[in-house]
Amino acid sequence: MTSIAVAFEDAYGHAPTGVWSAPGRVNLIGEHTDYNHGYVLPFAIDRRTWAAVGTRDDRTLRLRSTFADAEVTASLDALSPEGMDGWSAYVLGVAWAMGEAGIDLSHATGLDILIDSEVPVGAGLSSSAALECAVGQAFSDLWGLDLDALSLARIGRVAENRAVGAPTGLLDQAASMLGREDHAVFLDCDTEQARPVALHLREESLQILVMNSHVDHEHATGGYGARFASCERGARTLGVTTLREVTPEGLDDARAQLDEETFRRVRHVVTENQRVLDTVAALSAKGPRAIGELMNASQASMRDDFEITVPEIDLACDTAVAHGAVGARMTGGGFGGSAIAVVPASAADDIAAAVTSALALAGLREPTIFTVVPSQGARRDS
Ligand code: GAF
Repeated sequence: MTSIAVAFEDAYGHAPTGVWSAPGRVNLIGEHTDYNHGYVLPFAIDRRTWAAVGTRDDRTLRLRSTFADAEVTASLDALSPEGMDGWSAYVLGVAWAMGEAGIDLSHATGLDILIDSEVPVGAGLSSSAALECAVGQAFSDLWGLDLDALSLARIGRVAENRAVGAPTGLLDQAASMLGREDHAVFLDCDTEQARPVALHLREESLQILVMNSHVDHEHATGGYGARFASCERGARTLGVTTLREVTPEGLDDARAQLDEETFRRVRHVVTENQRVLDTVAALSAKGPRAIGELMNASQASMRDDFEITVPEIDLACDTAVAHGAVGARMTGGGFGGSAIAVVPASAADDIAAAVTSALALAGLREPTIFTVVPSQGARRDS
């Protein structure tokens, strides 16, 4: 029996019906493009969240986790986003969002749920999507709903938007549901069509370093929402439904119609969409060593135009590139969290050491640096 199944039995006094898991994600490129109906290229990482779940014969959801003491209970007949908070909002939000999507849960049984996770919280690696997708897959299987991966990703997003209150896009949940070993997920957030893109990291002796700045970010408040609002304002002023409709060639016209700050926000989204397309093309034509300049340009755009990076992230990226990384950029929503660097495997330790000492010399917070491997999305483990 897996250790979470043992912990479940200790907690609830009976064995779980099964164990499900879903991964966190790293976004290779395409930041703040998802809610603008643009393109993203994330991959699922080898750090997962597990849900051990057992059925009950009533309509109660009982939730426990290995990281919080309190038990949370809720009735399937009285789920409402208003009453949800803390980590359990992601779980209850998924059940509620299934009902919102028109799925008939009148025959769904209650569940005992135990959550465990190795996705660091607040690191910009989508611990929240990992949780939503792990329980979403479990609910779908146990309630006989047979929902496909993209439908579960959409449900996770609705949970995040409405139960948690963060105006996020589909990026994180799509990566957590659709991830494949050695592949990134290319998602068109307008058509919601997705396809795997081979990364060929191992063949090229490359690794991906995550550099966690330990500067906390929070998507339900603050800067993320402000950037979302800037993009909406930009689109409204330009007379388009979404910024997806603005092309790089259209930026000169846009500049004439927008205030200076909104223009820079729009320019980030428009150029970032193009960089995602160029990255997908470069990966297939030339392989991962060809994407460094695109990653570095993305980092500069997030720093200067979208203004969502912090000094720890900027210095980590610059140092990694100066010491031989193919490319480096912040990943995720920003205002802290993590950066990634594509590095030659033989230089990974030296680059990590150089980043750590550069940040120490600058008097900045000590990062945690580790490698991640593109991995499989949500699944039933046992
Ligand atoms: C966060 C959000 F959850 C995503 O939807 C996406 O907008 C990302 O920030 C920025 O690209 O991870």
